Amino acid sequence: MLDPFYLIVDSADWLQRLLPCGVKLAQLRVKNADPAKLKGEIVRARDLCARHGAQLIVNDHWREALDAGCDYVHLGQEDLDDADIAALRRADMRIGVSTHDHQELDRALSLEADYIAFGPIHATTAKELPFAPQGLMRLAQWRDLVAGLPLVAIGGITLENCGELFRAGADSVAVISDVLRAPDPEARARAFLDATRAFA
Ligand code: 3NM
Repeated sequence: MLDPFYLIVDSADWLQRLLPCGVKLAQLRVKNADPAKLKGEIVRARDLCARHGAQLIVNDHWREALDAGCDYVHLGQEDLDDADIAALRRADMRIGVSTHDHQELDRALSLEADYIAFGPIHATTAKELPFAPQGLMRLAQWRDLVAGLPLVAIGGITLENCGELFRAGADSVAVISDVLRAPDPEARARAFLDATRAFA
């Protein structure tokens, strides 16, 4: 089962800062880095997470994650188009998949994803998406549709609104801005850990 607090960062530097707060589930989401820098970030993230007993999930870059010996990737629907799922499975790589509508969910379920992410729950500025905020009713509907698979809620999640997401059926809440753009990101991460512990 996934930890209820799922932090998403864009650099290993953020992991170095926030893993000591007790974060146990972290996604490295690096966009537009050159290959050498990307490889370095993944290796550093892998080692930092190992040292802190945290699960690292590498966004998008499944080849580099395989090369680095990582064991979990997160794939968007576009990533699924060119991902070699069989090769990932042979390497015992676990796979989380983003979903926004029924078609995407069917695809994720047919791939036997290890978790399903659903969003954006609320409006977000961290990613441009052709989907309106989904809201709590649809999150609850996703809960039923994914049955026993872990369900990750994402998009516009804050410390203040995360409780209702668990009550609607989320197993884990994935957060970028409410932590990384907070005046004191360490304090915010700790507050999330405190607030979400009850939902583990
Ligand atoms: N994926 P914040 S929403 C990366 O709905 C991402 O698939 C989403 O950032 C999806 O916590 C999102 O700042 C951004 O809203 C989440």
